[in-house]
Amino acid sequence: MLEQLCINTVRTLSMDAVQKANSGHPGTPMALAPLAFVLWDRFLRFNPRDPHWAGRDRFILSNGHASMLLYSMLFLTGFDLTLDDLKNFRQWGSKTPGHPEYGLTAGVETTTGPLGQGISNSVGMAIAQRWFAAQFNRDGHNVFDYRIYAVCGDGDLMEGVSNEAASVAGHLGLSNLIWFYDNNHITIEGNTSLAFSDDVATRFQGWHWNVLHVADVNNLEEVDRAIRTAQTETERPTLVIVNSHIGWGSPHKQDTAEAHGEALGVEEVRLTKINYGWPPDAQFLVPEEAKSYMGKAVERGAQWEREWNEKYAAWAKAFPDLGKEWELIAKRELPEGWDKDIPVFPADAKGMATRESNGKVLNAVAKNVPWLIGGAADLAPSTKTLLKDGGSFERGEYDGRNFHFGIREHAMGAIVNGMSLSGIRAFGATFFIFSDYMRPTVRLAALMDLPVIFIYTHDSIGLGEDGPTHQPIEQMMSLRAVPRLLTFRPGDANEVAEVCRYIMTLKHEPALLALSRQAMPTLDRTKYTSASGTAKGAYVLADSGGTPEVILIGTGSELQLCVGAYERLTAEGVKARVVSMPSWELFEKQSPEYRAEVLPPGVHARVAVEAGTTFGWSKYVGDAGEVVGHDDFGASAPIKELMTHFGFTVENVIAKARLSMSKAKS
Ligand SMILES: Cc1ncc(C[n+]2csc(CCOP(=O)(O)OP(=O)(O)O)c2C)c(N)n1
Repeated sequence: MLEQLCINTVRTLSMDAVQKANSGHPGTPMALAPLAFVLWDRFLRFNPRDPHWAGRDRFILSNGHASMLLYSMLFLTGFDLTLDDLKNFRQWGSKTPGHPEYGLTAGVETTTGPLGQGISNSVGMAIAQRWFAAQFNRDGHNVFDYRIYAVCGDGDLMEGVSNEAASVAGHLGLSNLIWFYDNNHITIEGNTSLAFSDDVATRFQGWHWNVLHVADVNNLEEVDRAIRTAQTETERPTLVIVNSHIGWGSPHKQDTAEAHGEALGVEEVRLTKINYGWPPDAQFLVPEEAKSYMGKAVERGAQWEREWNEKYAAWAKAFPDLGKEWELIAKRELPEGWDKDIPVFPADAKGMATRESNGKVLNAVAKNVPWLIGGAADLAPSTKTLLKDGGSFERGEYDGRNFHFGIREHAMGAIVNGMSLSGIRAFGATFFIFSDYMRPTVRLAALMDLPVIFIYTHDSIGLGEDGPTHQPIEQMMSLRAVPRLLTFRPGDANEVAEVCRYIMTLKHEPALLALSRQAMPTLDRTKYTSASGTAKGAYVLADSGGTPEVILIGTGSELQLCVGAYERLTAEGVKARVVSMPSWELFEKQSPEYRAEVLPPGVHARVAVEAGTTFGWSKYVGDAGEVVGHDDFGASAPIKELMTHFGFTVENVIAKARLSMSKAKS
């Protein structure tokens, strides 16, 4: 009876909040309240007063539209969420936004809403737990032993990303991962039979998952049994297929798509409450018995954390070095001397590709930062991201540092986000063109303020023969448009080193590296200015003195064209300046004075050179400016021909410089 009271409290709070906001999704919280209750009441280990407790189990609501389910549970179990917060559901400034947002609401483990992402993040979290356990649990000290639970719906399981992620989880045998699939046969347009006839169980069995069934979510003992069984599994992740009825108890809306995405309506809410045996006109009613029973989570959580802290203390005493490492991880800090092996690259006219220099720098840093780990989507030999002597993270060998994500870019993005949410300094790598395959995850990393490193190589038409399907054009500029994301297109090996030195210290922003396939000169820094200006996003690389007549702005592999043009122009007596601009966003963070120093507002003759779309460059070159870029798709040919054909030559940069100088004059 008490349990039913708690469950109906979750249901009615969800209905009332959606009704008050007149916006939101009531049906799924009403249906899944029993599942959430049993899981949180009997199994989930968490401490509402310390939501970041490292030993906690993770709970992810991947069907984020059902957010009121999570908010009701957080409120009732004593997290930092009040009844007023629930009443402010979906309102400006509230802690209860439409979809759960990481960092905004205590107890929300990841931002969900774009379907498929949450459960895919959960795979990254399960990987992180396994990795921590392999690294840190020693000699019977079992400090890192938590589980990851995720709830998902039809939408999550239809999305491609979750298929990729589930395939990874099954392959790796992540038995610490338990997904609950809300099998309610309803999505927005109506019955799932309109668009979805997969045999989900067979699909997951094919991915080497353990598959369990709950015939009726309202049968609490059946739910309990399924979770107990899932917990005994040691080889495979578990999918629990849970049959439920969306809008359960609503006389006119149960099992209909209307229960999915709109308030039930005042009268229907009343009728449903009558069905639950609830006072029909009471709103946001929290019976004392329910609140006090569910509120016991606070004492339970505190006790768990106390016990865990004892385990932790004994472990940290036995392994002080590991203990220190963990503390750094938890604070997102770096070990002393972490950057001491970052190389300085000698000047070299032939130089090297930035993917190459990045591989060297990454390895130099990884040597001193053991939790800098990641991998590629089957392109490590090309992206040069293999960590030497790092071993592979494989089923049963969970201490490896190189991840083989397979050809699953989208899941790779979601997984590295999940790893980052767990404290790992994670990177994922592929060709730049395939950033399109993982774009939602880059966006979510930025939205969640996660310091993930996205490494993209083969960053322009300069990749050559692979042709237009592989040649990025609009990717760089479109990713510059993602708020909070820091993008970098370094112009030589020493800029790569400086980019790494900078991004490793980030705690809250993802960084994206666009790196070349082809070699580019390593600039002579005794002749040109130091690469340390990279950390300001843009800096004056070369200047002939006095007020420049023209400014040449270059990024990445085209910086060398600016340098070449500068040498010729200055030899002819033109006062020129080269600005290297590896990161727009970092430059924008500098003071107005610094920006005006680098790009004096009075100098209108400007040329930007970047092998990508010209779209957007007018911001820096202005009306009299010119852009050497490319606004159509590329072509399959050797790089030299491509670059000449598309105008990426010193001669063309000089011609554009002259044109801009004359435009600026008139
Ligand atoms: C990637 C993505 N596509 C579309 C949507 C819009 N959307 C939100 S809920 C939903 C239907 C989800 O159905 P289901 O998972 O069965 O949820 P239920 O109706 O059972 O709550 C859709 C299409 C979304 N949130 N994310």
